[in-house]
Amino acid sequence: MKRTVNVLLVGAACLALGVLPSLAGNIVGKVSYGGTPPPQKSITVTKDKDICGREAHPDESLVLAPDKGIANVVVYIKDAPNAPKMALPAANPQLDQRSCKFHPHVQIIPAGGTMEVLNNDGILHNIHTYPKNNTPVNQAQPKFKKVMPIKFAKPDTVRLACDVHTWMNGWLVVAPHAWYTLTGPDGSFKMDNVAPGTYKLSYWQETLGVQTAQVTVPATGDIKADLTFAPKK
Ligand SMILES: [Cu+2]
Repeated sequence: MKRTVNVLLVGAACLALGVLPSLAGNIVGKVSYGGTPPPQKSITVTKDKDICGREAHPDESLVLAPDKGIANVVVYIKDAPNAPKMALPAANPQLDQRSCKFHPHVQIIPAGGTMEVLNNDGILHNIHTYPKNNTPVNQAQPKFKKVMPIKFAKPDTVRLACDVHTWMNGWLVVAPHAWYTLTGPDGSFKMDNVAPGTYKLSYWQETLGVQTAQVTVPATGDIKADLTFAPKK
């Protein structure tokens, strides 16, 4: 009884101060490839070889660690009406075009954010975006134009290409809220500050599609979620 009163008092105090007790857990885990991985592909450079390189580029559309962890997987909670907005970063996220590759190959920005497309190659590139919900951009970026900002107002998954160098490819995920994260080179990820509850955790990879797993986030601390892309049949 005494405990209940205390809880009520704390609750009342929080309401009086206009703050909610912050309860949030973290989802930590790793995304792995199930089954035998395909051989690593490479991309032949066909023009501007002085800048783009004479060697073949590694195909970044599926990058696996030696233990089959998958890089560049977007892990997110799709149905999250209570999720906070992803904060706009102090500096605009950048997409660098270097040696005729997009760096980074996949990135997440908040809806309403602006991505700065950089041209550090000193040659002509032509950024071409393939959005579903935002306005497409198809714009030449001559060598003297070092920075080209593109705003993404709405949540989206956007394929990025260059019309000058047809092998250049990348992806931008425009997140509607904060519960989005990206796997590192070893396939590991961490999603911080998720409100406690049971959710469908989605994970998306550009060649493997999207899969889901159920996860129950505790009020504090970490919950482990090791995710696997089942091999295609
Ligand atoms: Cu290009």
